[in-house]
Amino acid sequence: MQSLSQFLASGSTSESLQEVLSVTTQTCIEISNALKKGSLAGILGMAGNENVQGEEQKKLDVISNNMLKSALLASPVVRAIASEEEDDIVPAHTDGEYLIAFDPLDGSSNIDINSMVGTIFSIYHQTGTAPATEADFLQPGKNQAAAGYVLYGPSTMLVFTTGNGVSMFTLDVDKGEFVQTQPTVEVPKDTQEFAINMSNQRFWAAPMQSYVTDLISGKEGPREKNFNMRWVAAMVGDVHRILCRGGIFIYPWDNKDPSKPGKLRLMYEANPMGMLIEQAGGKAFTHTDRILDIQPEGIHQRVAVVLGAANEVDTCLSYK
Ligand code: FBP
Repeated sequence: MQSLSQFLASGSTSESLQEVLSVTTQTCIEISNALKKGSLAGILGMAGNENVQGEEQKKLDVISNNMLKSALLASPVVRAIASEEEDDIVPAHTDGEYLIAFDPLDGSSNIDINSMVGTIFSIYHQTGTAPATEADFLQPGKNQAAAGYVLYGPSTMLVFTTGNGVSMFTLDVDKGEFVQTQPTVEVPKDTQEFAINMSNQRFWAAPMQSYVTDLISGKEGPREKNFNMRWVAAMVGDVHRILCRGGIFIYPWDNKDPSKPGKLRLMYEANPMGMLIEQAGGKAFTHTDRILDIQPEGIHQRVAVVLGAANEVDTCLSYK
């Protein structure tokens, strides 16, 4: 089984992209080690501030953000970063080649219950002669040079793509390096497993209500088959399950705050997960558009998300 550095060196990945991926994943190994200490290191609980999304920050949101920020800003190939925990983009090296948008700790509501969380990253190749601006980041997800996540679960796993399929790596804690444990990943076209936060059902639009009602009506209903439900409350955990055994994940629009098109963020949640799912043969849409085609308007823009098994996504979107 090859290590991450051997895998990257053996393929067509440029040296500078290898550098960005190794700085990002090396820092995630440090985050994994910190997480394992938990309350022994006094890192659980609230940080006492709010981020630009108006969400209360957990201490580990801030700690993981600072670890990634300082490591990436120190790398000469990095042009700028954008993070869920940073109000604005942070320029790095004007002669750098890569822009990185990341969610330092996805699923942060799971931290204090010792459940699955993860780091999600999205990388664009972009050069310029002036310091980077937010406008440089506002490009469709289909332009991503690489995307992935590190899942902090029973084992720590790295899953990423550079546009040539998806690979999975497991952290060898003794060696402190990621080792490839699954060279290819394919999401089955059909599924009998869905993930959605059912407690929001009464706030969904009618088509989504009908779609989910038909799922839970099982084989006695119009879908003529039974569906199982799972909800990790961390997108990284739900998407990982889909990459492992299939399924559909939905975070739809709801009228709790009708002005918001969805809860999840385009740049560092929907785009990177959309690229992974498509590279594994699945589909990733809002209620109307292919996520990777969306022209972003802002780095913290929110979207509705319907992703996973290609035929099931089509079925979900066919409800009008
Ligand atoms: P953050 O934790 O990074 O803010 O991400 C949002 C998120 O936790 C997703 O990972 C997850 O899918 C969703 O929110 C869970 O939402 P809910 O609280 O409605 O279950």
